Amino acid sequence: MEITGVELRRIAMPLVSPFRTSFGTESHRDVLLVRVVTPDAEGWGECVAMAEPLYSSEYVDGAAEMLRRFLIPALPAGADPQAVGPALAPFKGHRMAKAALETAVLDARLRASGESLGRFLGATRERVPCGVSVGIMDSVPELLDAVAGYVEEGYVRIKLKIEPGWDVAPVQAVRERFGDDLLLQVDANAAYTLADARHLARLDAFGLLLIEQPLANDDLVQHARLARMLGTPICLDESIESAEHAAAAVSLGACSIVNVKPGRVGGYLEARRIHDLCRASGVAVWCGGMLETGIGRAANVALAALPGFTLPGDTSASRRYYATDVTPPFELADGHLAVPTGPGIGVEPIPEILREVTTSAEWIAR
Ligand code: SMG
Ligand code: MG
Repeated sequence: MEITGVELRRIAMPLVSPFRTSFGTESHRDVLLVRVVTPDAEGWGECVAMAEPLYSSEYVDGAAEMLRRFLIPALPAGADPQAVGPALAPFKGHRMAKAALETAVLDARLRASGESLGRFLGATRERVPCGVSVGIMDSVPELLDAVAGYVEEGYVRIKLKIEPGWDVAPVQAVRERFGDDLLLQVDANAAYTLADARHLARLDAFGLLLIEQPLANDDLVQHARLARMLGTPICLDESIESAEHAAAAVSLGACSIVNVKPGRVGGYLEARRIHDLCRASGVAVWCGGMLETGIGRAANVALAALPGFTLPGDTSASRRYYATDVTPPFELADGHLAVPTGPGIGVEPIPEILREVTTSAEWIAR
């Protein structure tokens, strides 16, 4: 199964409402889709890099340039997903770009053999429980309305984005309004320093599942010190870019939970390694999100069905993000999303919708 060529397609996807985090506000997603073509099947991958390098150092124009200039030319001729990572390894970093390409090769290979991604990865569930990530708002009443809407829709866990000045008060208000049974967690996207430890310890009063990435991505030692000062478990997101990072963080005591995002770690094979390692060490993992369209979401839901994913993920329904998704929409049923069962990632873009949202397409022959 030789790779004939790769298409890089950019699509513009307006979000249903702006999503504010400690590093910025997103009102639309500029998404790079990768389509790998072979004589037997095509495969899709979604690059999760954002328009600007604010979440991490990657950004979508940079990912496209990496793919066209270095990564696609370095692909092995045969569409062997296990060979992609080693072939791309000499190029440092750029894990989101690598992940998109590896996923597209993997999807093509699985479609050709008729196996679903969930089955290939080792999924043990047919549906996964879903949480939702709620952005920073202008006021607490506005936040309470947003959370009430999501609780009403059936989300089984709420994650609040926090930053200095928007932390204890919103968490306290949500806890008081929705009660102690609501599964609640927070995500700081690296907005604090160790000097904020005593302030962050005030969150211990609210029975949070976890605090995600309170400190900078390269502050592993500081996270380990913070973990000893907080009752709330620390979960790492931005800090974990590989299975090696996860092993180091766990052995240092920098976190007791890991947010697994395949894009951030270079793909689904590395994401599965992190799952396996954490499971063997008794560390819970859950599947994060990067405002994916149905293409990326389908693959994330398959991953979230592995047995070590014991906490609800940021794998929300399509309508939480997009009025019209590029695939048939993922819909919440009783707080869960169904794991796709078709070959590969199990979904495909709807051609007319894809055409409407496409801003550019580029074919790179092999
Ligand atoms: O896909 O529901 C989603 C977004 C979940 O909060 C989310 N993602 O740090 O975990 C995180 C953020 C990163 C993206 S923010 C634009
Ligand atoms: Mg996060």
